[in-house]
Amino acid sequence: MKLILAIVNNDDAQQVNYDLSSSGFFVTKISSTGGFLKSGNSTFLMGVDDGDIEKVIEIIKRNSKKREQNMPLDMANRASACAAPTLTVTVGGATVFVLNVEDCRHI
Ligand code: 2BA
Repeated sequence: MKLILAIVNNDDAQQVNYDLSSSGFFVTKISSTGGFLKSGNSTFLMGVDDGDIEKVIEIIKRNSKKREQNMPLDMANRASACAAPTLTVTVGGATVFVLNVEDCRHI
């Protein structure tokens, strides 16, 4: 078994959640915040049998879009952010970590 930890854009999270759940996977969704943009995203935790890893990644991939997002270059001076020059970053699709699981018990 593996633990999949997937960071997904909030705009994609509902569809990712729906597709994973309706495909029979157990999912925990945590509200999280990106350290760079400081905006909300969603982190999915899933205990998955080894043989299902690619299926789960495929579901996340097909629902996770790339987006351009602007951020003020001077993040320390947010009060003047409107007038400040901006940096455009490409966010997503999704960032997926696959971790080995030593043990998993429903008790
Ligand atoms: P954020 O940290 O808010 O990052 C949003 C986007 O900003 C990133 O998109 C990337 O394009 C850019 N970015 C992040 N850190 C940067 C840096 N130090 N310098 C320049 N550009 C930077 P994604 O790579 O698609 O990441 C989306 C979100 O996924 C991240 O939000 C973060 O919450 C998470 N994430 C991505 N890689 C991660 C990692 N290695 N470890 C933990 N979380 C990660």
